[in-house]
Amino acid sequence: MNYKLNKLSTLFLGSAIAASTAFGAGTLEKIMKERGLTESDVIRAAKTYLPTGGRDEFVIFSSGGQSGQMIVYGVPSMKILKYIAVFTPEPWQGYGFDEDSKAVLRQGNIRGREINWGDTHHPALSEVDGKYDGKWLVINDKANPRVGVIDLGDFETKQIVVNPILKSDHGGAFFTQNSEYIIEASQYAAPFDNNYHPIEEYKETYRGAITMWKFDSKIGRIQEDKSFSIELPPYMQDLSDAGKGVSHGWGFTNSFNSEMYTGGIEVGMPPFEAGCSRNDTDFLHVYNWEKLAELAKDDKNVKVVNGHRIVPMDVSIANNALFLIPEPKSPHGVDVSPDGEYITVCGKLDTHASVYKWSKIKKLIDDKKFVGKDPYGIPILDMKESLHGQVELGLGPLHNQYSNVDGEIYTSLYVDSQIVKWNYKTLKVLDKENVHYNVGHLCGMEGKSADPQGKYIISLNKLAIDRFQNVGPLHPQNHQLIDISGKKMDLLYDMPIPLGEPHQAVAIRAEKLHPHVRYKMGTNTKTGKPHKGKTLAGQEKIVREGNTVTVYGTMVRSHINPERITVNKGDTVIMHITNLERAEDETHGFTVDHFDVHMSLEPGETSTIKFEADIEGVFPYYCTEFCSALHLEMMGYLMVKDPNKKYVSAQKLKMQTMSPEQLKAEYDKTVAVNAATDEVIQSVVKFLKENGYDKYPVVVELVTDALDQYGQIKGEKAKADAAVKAGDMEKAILFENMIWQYMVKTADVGIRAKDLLVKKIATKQSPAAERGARAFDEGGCSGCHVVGKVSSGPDLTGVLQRHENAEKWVSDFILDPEKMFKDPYVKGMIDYFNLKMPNQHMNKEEVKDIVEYFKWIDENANLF
Ligand code: CUK
Ligand code: CUA
Repeated sequence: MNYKLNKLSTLFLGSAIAASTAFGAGTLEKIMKERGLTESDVIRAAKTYLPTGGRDEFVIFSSGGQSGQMIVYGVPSMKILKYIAVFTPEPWQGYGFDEDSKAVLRQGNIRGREINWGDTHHPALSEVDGKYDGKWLVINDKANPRVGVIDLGDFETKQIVVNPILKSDHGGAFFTQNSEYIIEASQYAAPFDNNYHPIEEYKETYRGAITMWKFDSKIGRIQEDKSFSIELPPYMQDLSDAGKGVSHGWGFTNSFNSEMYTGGIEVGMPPFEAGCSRNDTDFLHVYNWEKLAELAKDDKNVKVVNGHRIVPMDVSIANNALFLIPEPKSPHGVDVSPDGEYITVCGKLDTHASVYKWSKIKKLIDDKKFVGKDPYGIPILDMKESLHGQVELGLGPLHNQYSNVDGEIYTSLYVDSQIVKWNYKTLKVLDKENVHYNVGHLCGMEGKSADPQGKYIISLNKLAIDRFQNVGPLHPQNHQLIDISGKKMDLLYDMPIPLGEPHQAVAIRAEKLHPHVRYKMGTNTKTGKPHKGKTLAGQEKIVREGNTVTVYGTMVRSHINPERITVNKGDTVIMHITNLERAEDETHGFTVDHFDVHMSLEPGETSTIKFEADIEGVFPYYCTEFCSALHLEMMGYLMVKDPNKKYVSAQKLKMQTMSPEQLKAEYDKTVAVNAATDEVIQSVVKFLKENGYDKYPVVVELVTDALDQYGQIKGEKAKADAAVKAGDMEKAILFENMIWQYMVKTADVGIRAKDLLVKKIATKQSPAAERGARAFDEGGCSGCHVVGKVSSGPDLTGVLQRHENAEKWVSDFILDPEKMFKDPYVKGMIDYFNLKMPNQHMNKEEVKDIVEYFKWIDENANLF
């Protein structure tokens, strides 16, 4: 075996096995050859591969661009975990299709109009001391200036806030270092009020602004009445960042049209893009939001537009709270270093990154050393005296992220399609890596917090061009994962993003997130409070008031209560449904066909749908999540009658029914099946009790759920027996069937509890036994053998006791079964199962491991 492959097999299989075997390398070598993979490919694969059931180190929240949603995925695996609906209806989660989520979505109405999309750009995670706390996530909508607030307790959008004075935004969302405020800056300057103002009055009546949204990080809501905006010149403010550490209390926002050019291509003026990049420099806005927040509390310091408090420029100037610093033309992005001392600005049309130093800026401000004023009277600081230095990076530098190495910064080069690693203190370029193609933002691991984690950078590329299977002219976006742990960057993985253009993503250590698995019974998840339609088992009802029919219903595996609802055409139908489940991942979906309604009910959740039953007919409603073996049966009928119509009865055509003898036979059969099923349940119960399930809370939860189901049986049995007494065998059969349903549900969860308990109490597998288990599964043995059961092949529990010199016997048989087909024992097996044990081409190492696995099985034989 050559050296390289030996090294690889070490990497994959762990030193224990690599020391001895040709198997790992042989197989790996074969796959590499077949798939044309290089050694680096395989190393990269190993760096990102996440085995089944594994967890990633980081969780990424990416903007979903024009989809108005967010994308959640893991790093390093790049596995997509969830889309979070924010500004756009999302049917799976019922977002915008049930009344409670609609209430959130409709908070985003602007001037009374529904907006059903968003252009999401910049997500931000809540902070404590500049570090992510894993509690809240916010994101801006550039097109319709709004901010959405997501609760990381359940990854749902809880609030949408419309900016009352901006007509577009971009420089948000950014948390200040203790989540006191969320910064949101305008993009395209416009009048604050909602009136028409001629473009000729641009300089007089069009304005930019920074809105400081007050955030209550206890409840995770923006407090609109405690928020305010800072009036700015119409310079087209671009991106922002909050100061931290030494610069805490201050904010930074750049701009790209200090020319205040307004275009006019249609009247023979040069286009907007030419006029707004005429000057060599634009302005970085530096503002003391902490001071302005105090000022804004006093009515005499603010003007109020559309009910929103704005601090006018002259007030900010008079209070030494607003300054400008020239920055290279058409900048994009401003990023404050983890300690708050260095502020890096890159210019799209400049090849440099400019690093400003906070202590220099602060000194100029304190000394009132200004080089002039802009047309609005805002003091301007000298650029050179504010700068720490500039570095030539390449074409089209845009956005920055930090790593855990002091002074290390990563910058995207849009035009060059590269990532540059450099040092913002020494101003030295260290490394470059090609990306594919045209990168916008970068996402470092907590890379914009006060505590960057290093390890990886994700390049959020605008174009994918030739990277993926062609899916038509609209290509996916390309997120590329780069390993930054070494001296040189190493591109590991391409992930197509099929959902809009994600401008920015933020990453957090996975262990900082603690989402819950169920809600308190009857919760309105959007408010976190008990839902007004909360309904417990047995409380289900249908209430009619005039033309309104209100249903209080429940769902639990596997039925919906009620199962029939009849209303008159023209009625308003309101359905409150509660998911009574407590088991993890037992979500039920709910829809009524034809009425454009849907809700996703997670365990414990109550939600509401509402519609006009304005068409006559019969409309099935059903559960839309495959929630149990009897999911398809989880349905009911909404029947809408026209009150002005006479319906002819179809009674005469009634179907022939069964004879009393047939009914009795069916009844007996059903009762017998139930008795047999109950035996299985009792054996599981016995197992659970004997093995002390009550010591394991997760198992107890499942058992409680199973017993809930089982507890229903008594009532059903009484009804069945009453029906037998009354001579109604048909009804008796139905109730007996219901008993069986409860038994199946009990067994379903009960067996899950048993499997879980087995995992908890079985002896620990040795590494060899673990490898053997894997070889057993992956080598195909489990296709015929089920441990603890006779299946298509014999039960292997105790196989090492069944033969003399058994370890050798079993090993020989696996290695070359055919040789032993004549052995009388084997022959007997072949006859019994009508199957010959195939040669799975295991090697000796694997067989040795499998024997160890069998020993482990025998050790735990009582559990199978
Ligand atoms: S922006 Cu899109 S790449 Cu909106 Cu932050 Cu720079
Ligand atoms: Cu509930 Cu399917």
